[in-house]
Amino acid sequence: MATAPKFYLTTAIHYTNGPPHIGHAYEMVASDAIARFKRLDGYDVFAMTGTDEHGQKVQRTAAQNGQSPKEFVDGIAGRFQEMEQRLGCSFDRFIRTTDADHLPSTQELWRRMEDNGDIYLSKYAGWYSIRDEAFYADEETTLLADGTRLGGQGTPVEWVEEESYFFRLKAYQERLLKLYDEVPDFVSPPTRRNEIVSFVKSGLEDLSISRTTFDWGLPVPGDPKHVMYVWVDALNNYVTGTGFPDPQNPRAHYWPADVHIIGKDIVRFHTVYWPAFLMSAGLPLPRRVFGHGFLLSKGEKMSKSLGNVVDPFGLADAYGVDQLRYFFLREVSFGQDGNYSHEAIVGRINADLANDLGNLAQRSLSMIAKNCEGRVPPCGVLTEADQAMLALADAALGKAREAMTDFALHVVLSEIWAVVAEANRYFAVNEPWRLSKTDPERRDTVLYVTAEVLRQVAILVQPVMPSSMAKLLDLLGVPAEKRDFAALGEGGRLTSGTALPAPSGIFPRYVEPEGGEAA
Ligand code: ME8
Repeated sequence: MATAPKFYLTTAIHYTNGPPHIGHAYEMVASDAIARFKRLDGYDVFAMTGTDEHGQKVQRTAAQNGQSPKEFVDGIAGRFQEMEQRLGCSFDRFIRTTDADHLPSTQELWRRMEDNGDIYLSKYAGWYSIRDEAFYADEETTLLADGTRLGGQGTPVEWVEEESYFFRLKAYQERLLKLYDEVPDFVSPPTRRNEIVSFVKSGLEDLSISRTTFDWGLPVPGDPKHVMYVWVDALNNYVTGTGFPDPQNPRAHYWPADVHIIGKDIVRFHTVYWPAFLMSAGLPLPRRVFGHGFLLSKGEKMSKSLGNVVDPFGLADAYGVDQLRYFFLREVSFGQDGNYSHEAIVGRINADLANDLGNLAQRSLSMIAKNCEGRVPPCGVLTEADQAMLALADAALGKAREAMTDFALHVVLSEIWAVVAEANRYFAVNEPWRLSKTDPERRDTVLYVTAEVLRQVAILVQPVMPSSMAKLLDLLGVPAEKRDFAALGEGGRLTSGTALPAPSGIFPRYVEPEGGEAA
């Protein structure tokens, strides 16, 4: 048997200076859906998420909370792990940058960059944003009338002057430009690529990669009064996850990553610094970096100061986990910004889930229970319309795969919902409820075709709504070993006569609770 192709996907690792918010939930869910899609499509998948626990920002927040950094991050990392569970995610590892294997791995990366002549000791004097954990050149900052100075992303910067190790980033400018040229989708989607190409063309400076004025970080090998710049530490989590530097590690074959899924604000770190570090250390580069958009609350960026941070646990409780996952991935074009609002999510739940898919399943399965002794009905002679309906369902996998080459989850869902819409039309036009007296054989065929379309829809939607689709597949009598993409199409058709459980609803309508909005 041929070995399955591997697929290594990572999310960004989340800062542990505060509890998880809806943006983190969005990234996790999208990444989980991609990982599930690839697993169902036969890939040997390794998917990783985790937490970024070192650095000045975390150290300061811990101190403000009167806790040691480790105590503080243990609490927050636990909350991220709970969120991963709560949102039905299926990551293979939750990595923490305080995990024991991360220190030797990152020190080895450092040593290799040093051995390659790319690290030197000097002095840093410049602007630093603790919120972004990023250095800014003078011209990237703006001075406000009240005397505050802001960095490129609009966060306050402080003047830092200290001894620091530097990485010879400037020396990598041409190699990076060559990379973007030779692998045009290395930075995806294309708008992000254009920003990065012009940033690198405008000229790179060497990068300060160690700090001495605080100690919550990984010590620099041979000079422990320095801790590594938190981005060197954080980016290397992706390599640590594959057991680096041990080539015998059972996960070693997963490197390089097939995709890093990250938000648009940290594309520069992943597509400029990270490939330069890897080139320097002589390690293969990730295949692709995908910068998704931001989830905004009614058009505004969520932030603690605006007081509009939406709690993902509250959303999952109010709407249901699968409903939330569907909303994130259907409503927002993956790669662009999207809006969250109560009205929008209720609209999706009631229209797409309760009406389009839920009702069709409920109506057809109830008719089967009532008229076909609760068994998958026999399939008689297929008319042209039946064949066209089945052909449309059979073609959905190809369209979904095509959309997934660009991780266009919203397109995957809209292609599948086009099949659902057609199945609703087919059901309405063929009126199986009228055929019981006149032509029960034809009724059974219409119900068979409808159930078979539902089977394929349910298999394809599993990456996005795993638990509801498991329930639908149970109702359709589909055995566990016939739920992956290999079972799609003609080869996996429902078997007439299979006994089915009593039907029950999958997607209840959302009804406003007494007293108004739920979340
Ligand atoms: O940046 N909508 O961590 P982080 C969508 N530790 N995505 C959002 C978002 C929003 N409103 N807000 C944040 C870090 N994100 C670093 C990463 S990786 C080696 C180190 C995304 O907790 C953000 O873009 O600030 C990032 O991809 C992820 O959430 C974690 O953000």
